Amino acid sequence: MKFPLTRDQHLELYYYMRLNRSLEEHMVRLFRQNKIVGGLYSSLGQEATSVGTTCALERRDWMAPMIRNLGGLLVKGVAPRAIFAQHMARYTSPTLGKDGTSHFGDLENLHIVSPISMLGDLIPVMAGLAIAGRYLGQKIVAMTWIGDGGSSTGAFHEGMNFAASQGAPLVLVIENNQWAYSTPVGRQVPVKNLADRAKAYGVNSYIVDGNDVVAVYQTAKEAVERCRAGEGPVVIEAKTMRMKGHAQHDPADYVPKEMVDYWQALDPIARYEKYLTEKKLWDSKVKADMDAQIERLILEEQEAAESAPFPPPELAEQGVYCDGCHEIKARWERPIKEVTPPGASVKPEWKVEGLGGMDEAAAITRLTAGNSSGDGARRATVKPAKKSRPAGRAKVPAHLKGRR
Ligand SMILES: Cc1ncc(C[n+]2csc(CCOP(=O)(O)OP(=O)(O)O)c2C)c(N)n1
Ligand SMILES: [Mg+2]
Repeated sequence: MKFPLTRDQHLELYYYMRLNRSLEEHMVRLFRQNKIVGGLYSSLGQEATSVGTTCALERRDWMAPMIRNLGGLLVKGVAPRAIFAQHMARYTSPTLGKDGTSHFGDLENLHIVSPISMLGDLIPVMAGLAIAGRYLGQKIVAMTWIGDGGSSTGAFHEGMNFAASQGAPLVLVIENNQWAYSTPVGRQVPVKNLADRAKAYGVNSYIVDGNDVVAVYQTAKEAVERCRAGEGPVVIEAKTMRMKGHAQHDPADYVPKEMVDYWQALDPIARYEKYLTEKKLWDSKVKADMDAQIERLILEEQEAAESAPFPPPELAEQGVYCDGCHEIKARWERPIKEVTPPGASVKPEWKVEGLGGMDEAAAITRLTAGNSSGDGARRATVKPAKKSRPAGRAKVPAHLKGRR
């Protein structure tokens, strides 16, 4: 194991996966009692992906979850009562009862960017956040998730290209859960491994068994460390399975039974329980105590959320537009001089690498033959133009001069 886990860390992985599952089981019951007002999505079977990836982040790092990442929110420090209250639109929830599902974050303390419904759009946002962190000298890593379906959006590809060309410390986890609504992945993506999409952008990538929490953690930890070391973005494809329908309304009867059976046998929690037992990291008493502790906590948290009030009606018209309620100010963690040009590692002048043609190698040999430094033809120094043309006016080529 490249990043050895202590016994406590092993148990922590179990704790969060079980907490994730238990929380969702309770929310399904609340949904059926009509107490959940928004959409309720399930991460059943995907707990190892969500928990294992987020456990690789440090406190200072940032995450932007998607609908199947409640486990990640718990790991980052969101209290179950906040998640219950959010889904029941209570006044005590992070959005004060204005949203009935998972659109909330915590920019101040937990470093969570709120998810948005437009699939893929968090990728350029988190690439920008990662670059901003570097600019401010914060040494942070940003992580976000996308589904197999969402990996076909334009925003995914724009975001990847942007992150790659800027060397952004961004970990993008593709949760390949085999389905996007009722479309199987094979009918909307012409490659077997979604991680291959990273190659088009020169981005490092991994494929991991998304139902093996230790493997997921190890992979994510390596990706996070590589990002922090300045190697640029990393893509992780976690192969897993959406064990329920898209949301509560969907019985998913289009999923072949043998597929469900196959993945049921790979259930991430059952597998991990077996692993902990075989490695003698716990015994039945430790497991029973942990399960009981989780159940108690979940019941208390649910009770706290259920007994909270709904928001007052007048709140509906408040907080729609920012009226000076919060100040947006960058937090510099190193002296500004050190992280901005000319002191920064990113120089305001750069070299053009290569010539770009099909016969580049031969051309370089030809051009450098008479050049004593051997460097002049291969690398041209590009400096910002001394005097720029007025915006909107293209430079007129010599042979066209006088014709316009
Ligand atoms: C840009 C965009 N297109 C379509 C949708 C509608 N939509 C919401 S979820 C979903 C399926 C997503 O599938 P996938 O990305 O595989 O994630 P999963 O639900 O399997 O976790 C679609 C099409 C959307 N929210 N955003
Ligand atoms: Mg999917």
